[in-house]
Amino acid sequence: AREYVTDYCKRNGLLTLSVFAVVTGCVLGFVLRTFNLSTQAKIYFSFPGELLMRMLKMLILPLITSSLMSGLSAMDTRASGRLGVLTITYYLWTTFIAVIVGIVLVLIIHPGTGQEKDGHHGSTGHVMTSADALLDLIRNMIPSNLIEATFQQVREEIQDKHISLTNTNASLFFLFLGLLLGKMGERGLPLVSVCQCINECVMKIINAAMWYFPFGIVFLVAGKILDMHDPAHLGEKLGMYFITVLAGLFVHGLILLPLFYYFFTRKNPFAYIRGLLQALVIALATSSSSATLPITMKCLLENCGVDRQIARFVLPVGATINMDGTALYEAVAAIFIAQVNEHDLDFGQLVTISITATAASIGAAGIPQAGLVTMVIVLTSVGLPPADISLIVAIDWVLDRFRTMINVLGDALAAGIMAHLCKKDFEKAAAATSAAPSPVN
Ligand code: DAS
Repeated sequence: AREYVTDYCKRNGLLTLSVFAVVTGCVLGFVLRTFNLSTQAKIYFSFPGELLMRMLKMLILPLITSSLMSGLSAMDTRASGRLGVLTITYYLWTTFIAVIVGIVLVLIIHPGTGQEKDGHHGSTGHVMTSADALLDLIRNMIPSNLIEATFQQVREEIQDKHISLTNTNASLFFLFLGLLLGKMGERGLPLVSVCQCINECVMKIINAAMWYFPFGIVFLVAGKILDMHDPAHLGEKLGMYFITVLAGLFVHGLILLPLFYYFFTRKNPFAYIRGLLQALVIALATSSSSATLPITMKCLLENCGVDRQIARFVLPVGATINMDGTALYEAVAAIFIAQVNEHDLDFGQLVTISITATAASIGAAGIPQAGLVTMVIVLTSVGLPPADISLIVAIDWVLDRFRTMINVLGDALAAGIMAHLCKKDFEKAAAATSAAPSPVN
């Protein structure tokens, strides 16, 4: 109990500090605007915020590689190949659909400008055609030099029409490596153990870095307000952005996902979701899919009647790579930031956002505000300044709770669907095991 209380205070102490930091940053930003600081002074002032951004970028690659490798390699695909293929395919499609829902809503509501913008504004000085953006992204998914792609810094500017998305490139390779590692069984255990240790260390580093966040947030927010030409309307735009994300999460989580569940199982999805309420409340309270995992597992086994073998297979992988709420949120946030910067995105860049938001959510870990860390990849992919996450950091800790809830809901509904689709496979396997002649002692 003491450990839980300590952890609760730590987590909520950090939350209170972050809220306080955002308010302080806003006040400081508006006060400093009256002093008309020089550019050099603004650079010095924004330095602590720049350190926060560099921490986020530093953590992306280890976070993506270790969470993919440790999560997927734990999946023993030899025992249930069909379940593995169905699960991964379902996860990828529902995540991509969540991104499309988010993009459609943010383009309709237009929270970043309040009205439809016509013509090209705020170009990055380098107009990229749709084909360029799409070809670029696919080209970068298959890096010619993996070492360079893995360890090279994410370059923020667009060079020779090539957007360097090193972190996303690397995650594709590590996704396949993790799956193959799972197929190796005992031979792969040493590397699996290394990946799990690295993942554990990365989480500890993130938890430690989180304590710097409030300090960095003060200067990141204040620096952004100093730079903005129209900060007064930011509150109004943030309100519309908040509504857009919640609307997207509602449409995807409480309309589309239940529809998919009914389509595959012909059962009442809301009766199933009622069995998950305890897990959804914990997700809302903790902002962590991983922390909620034991409760989700308990709800599935005790309230929803999902086969244990299926649940133990589908849930851990889902908590690692299936984050519909995060993917939707990252797509909406990127387009919102583009709108605030009056930077019109063409079709190719929207396609880039849809793919990088899907990839970035796969790499995000099931811990608080992981989506904020991997958001940098999405912003970089369309030439937006990653430091502009300062525009949304003020309300990220609230939206994180709701997107975590949808992440958990997506995993749990997928388990119900897979239990229905693969039930016969496991019954056959169980029958084959019981029919096999008992070994002669
Ligand atoms: N908090 C993350 C989770 O646990 C989601 C996110 O940060 O986007 O799912």
